[in-house]
Amino acid sequence: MPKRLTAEQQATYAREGYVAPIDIFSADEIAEIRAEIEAAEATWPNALDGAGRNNGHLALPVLDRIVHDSRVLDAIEDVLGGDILAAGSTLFIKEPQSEGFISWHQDARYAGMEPHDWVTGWVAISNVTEENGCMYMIPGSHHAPLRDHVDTYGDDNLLTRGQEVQDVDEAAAVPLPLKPGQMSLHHPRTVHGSGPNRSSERRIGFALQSYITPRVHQVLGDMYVQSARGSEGGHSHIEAPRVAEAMSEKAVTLRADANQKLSDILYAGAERTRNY
Ligand SMILES: O=C(O)CCC(=O)C(=O)O
Repeated sequence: MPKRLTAEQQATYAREGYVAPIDIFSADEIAEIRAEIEAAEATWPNALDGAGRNNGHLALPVLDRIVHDSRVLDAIEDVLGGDILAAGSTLFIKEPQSEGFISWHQDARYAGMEPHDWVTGWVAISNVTEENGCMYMIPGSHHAPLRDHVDTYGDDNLLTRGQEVQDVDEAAAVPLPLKPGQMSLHHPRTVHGSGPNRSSERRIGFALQSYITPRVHQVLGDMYVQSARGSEGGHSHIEAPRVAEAMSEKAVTLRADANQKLSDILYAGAERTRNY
């Protein structure tokens, strides 16, 4: 018996490599979450953009609560089973009328997490539409092996290297609009991307990237994880404590180290690096 997904949603994930929408937070809850995130942006400018978009859950309780929310973890358990490690997060914000986009890519190509026993959750903090840059998925693309990516370093490309899978059949792409508080899940090999924000509203997404099983190893470096559910301690990573106080010195230091390690992984073998 699944805990959060329906049996049909579980089958959709297995077949298509993604599933959405999954109801998680109520309208009131997500409005409070958004207010708290935007207050943090105002209090600590730059803490949540550039490289600061990564691993905010290690420094801000509001993001930690999302990563460890039992409803989120129930959905993850329905895909991965009951032993779950939280291995990172990224806040993807597209400002109104901005050009930033995410090229077609597969998360597993640069993440260094093997085998692909992992899943990414993506929580809509704002309304997320085709107009403001929702994600698009290529159904069934996770069934094939990893594809080659070209590192474009495009100016408006929000991915580290601007990495891009070429020759994607865009006619097959399926948009994933989400209401605030809803979540999508996608497989590490699913080809996906998103366009610019053509609206007058911010598009705020919180990518829970990713949840892994203890069987997953990091083959490109070292990474921090948090034991989120199930057996504790039985993994090959660095266990990170949960944050107690927003942007405490201890949390900021730990997060900076986690982000440096992440950067080392994402840019392993790259021709150059950028500030995110
Ligand atoms: O936020 C986006 O538009 C894309 C995020 C993404 O590629 C991911 O979460 O894997």
